[in-house]
Amino acid sequence: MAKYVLTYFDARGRAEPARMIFAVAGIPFEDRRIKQEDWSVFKSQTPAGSLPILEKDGQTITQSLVIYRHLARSFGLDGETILDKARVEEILEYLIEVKTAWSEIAFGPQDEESQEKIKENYKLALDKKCTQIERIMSYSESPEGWAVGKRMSFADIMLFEAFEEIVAQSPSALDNFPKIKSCRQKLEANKNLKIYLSKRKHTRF
Ligand SMILES: N[C@@H](CCC(=O)N[C@@H](CS)C(=O)NCC(=O)O)C(=O)O
Repeated sequence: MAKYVLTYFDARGRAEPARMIFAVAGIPFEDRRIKQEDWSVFKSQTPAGSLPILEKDGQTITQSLVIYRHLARSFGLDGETILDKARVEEILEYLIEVKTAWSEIAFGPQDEESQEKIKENYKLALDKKCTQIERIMSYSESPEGWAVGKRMSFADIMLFEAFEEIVAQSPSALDNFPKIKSCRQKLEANKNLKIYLSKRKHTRF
C-alpha cells in the first residue's frame, strides 16, 4: 500500500477534506502538523511555499483541490460513471465558492462596513450555490440518497465538511436545501467518519 504523509498547519482549513477522505476510505496516513514557529524554515523546503502538501511514496503533490481529487480517484470516491465524475467535480467547485465567501468573514477586513458587505456576499453565495447543488443532485437523483449516482463519493464528504462550521454557527443555514441536508445526515452515519470525528483534535479553524 502507498505511504501517505499529509502536511498542513495545526488546523482543519484546506487539509480537512483530505483528512476526511482518508478517514472515510479507511486508509492510514501521517497527519503532519507544522507549528507556526517552524513555518518560516519549513516553507523554504516546500515546492510552492504553501500548505497543504501530500507526499505519496516520496513524490510531493501541491494544491488542495488537486490533492482531494487525487485521493478521491485513488480510493474510488470520484464517482462511478464519467458523468457522475463530472457531477462530483461540479459540486466541489460550487462548495469551494461557498467556503471562500464564508472564510472572508473570519479572514477578510474586520471593519463594520466591510463585514456588512462580506456577510451579504456570503448569504448570496450560499443561496445561489446551494440552489445549484440541489439542481445537480436532482439531475443525477440517487435512489440511495447519495449526492451523485449510486454510491458514496467525495461530493458527499465535501458536502459534510464544507458546511460543518456554517451549521455549527447557524443550525438553520441549510433548511431551504433538503437534499444537501439529508445527504449530510447520511454521511454523518458513516462508521469511519464517526470514529474520525470522535478522535479529531479540536482546533479553531
Ligand atoms: N491554492 C493553494 C493555496 C495554499 C495556501 O494559500 N495555503 C496557505 C494556508 S491555507 C498557506 O500555506 N499559507 C502560508 C504561506 O503562504 O506562507 C491550495 O489550495 O493549496
